Amino acid sequence: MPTATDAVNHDADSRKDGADGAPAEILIAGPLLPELMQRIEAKYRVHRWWEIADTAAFLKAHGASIRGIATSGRYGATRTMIESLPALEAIVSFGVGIDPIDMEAAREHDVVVTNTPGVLDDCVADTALALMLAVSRRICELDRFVRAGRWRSETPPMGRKLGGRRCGILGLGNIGRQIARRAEAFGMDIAYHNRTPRRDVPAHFMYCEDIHALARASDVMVLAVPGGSGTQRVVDAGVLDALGPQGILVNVARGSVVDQDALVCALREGRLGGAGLDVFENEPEVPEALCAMDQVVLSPHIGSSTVETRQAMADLVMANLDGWFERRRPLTPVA
Ligand code: NAP
Ligand code: 8YV
Repeated sequence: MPTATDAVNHDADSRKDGADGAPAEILIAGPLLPELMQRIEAKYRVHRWWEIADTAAFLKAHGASIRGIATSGRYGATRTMIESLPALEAIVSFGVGIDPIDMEAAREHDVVVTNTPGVLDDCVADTALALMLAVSRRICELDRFVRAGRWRSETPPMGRKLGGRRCGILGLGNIGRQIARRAEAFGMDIAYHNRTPRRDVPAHFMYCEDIHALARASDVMVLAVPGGSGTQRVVDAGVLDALGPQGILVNVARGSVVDQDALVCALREGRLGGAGLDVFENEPEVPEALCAMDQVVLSPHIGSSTVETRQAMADLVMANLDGWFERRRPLTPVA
């Protein structure tokens, strides 16, 4: 276990050396997959940011020699952190969403940023469909119904069929397209909104000019856009009203995309039919009001969380780290 300011010791043969022959020093921004941290520690000199008690003293002692940050969509990398590390060359992120990484600061300081696109699309899309089905068919509510012994004396409430309804996707990118494939397999029609209509999707996909039009056209609206300032609370009370009392909102994007208070209000007042939520405004905090609602299904930001996908993400993080420090060629840099 590393001490507050000590780097982890390693086998010198396996280190990725800098110009002075020393292994590159990497700051891990927060606890990542244990197996991934072990792999990074086996090759680089590692500091664990969250275990450092006196960060000012740490930065004074080590700030000038840290060349990489390993982080995730949860911990990101702030301008302050980037600017505290004058030797910083690369930020490698575990996950695809880069909203908590200050990209402007990274660009200004010539720091390359990598993420893990592509390898998690299937699992996040599966999660979206799981939430969609769970809400529409009332799976969690009915699970509670059976466990409470209510089946003996009551008629189970009916769900609603997905087939024949329209799935509106906000953000038809890598993940959004996999959601569309799956929704079509369930007999749903597809509508979407991106800032730019896609030319490489089937002609029968309906393009909507804005989010309100998408919500009006959708029975189930799935959010798969990046977080950040461009999408901050774009799903507001007006959008939820356009989705309507039979409508279902599924969010596998970021909590910041939705006005969470407006969502609670719309659900409470029956202006929105239901919601399947994998992400929240202030994770891991989830409003009590949402937890108490039968028409809501909640998951703890597990969109990509399968053994297989997390392994693929870890492999890509290592490939990016080694790609940069061995060849100055990261595999999946953010454009
Ligand atoms: P992607 O391939 O870049 O797709 C994003 C799509 O969103 C693009 O089609 C883009 O099209 C559209 N878009 C971007 N800004 C928009 C805006 N302001 N309004 C409307 N559309 C906009 O990204 P991805 O790999 O599919 O990932 C999407 C997001 O999913 C990530 O950024 C992350 O936040 C989230 N995610 C969540 C989990 C989870 O565990 N729940 C896991 C992975 C990813 P245009 O550029 O044409 O607008
Ligand atoms: C990860 C994610 O769980 O890729 C993303 O953007 O949100 C998820 O795959 C997250 O990055 C890890 O904290």
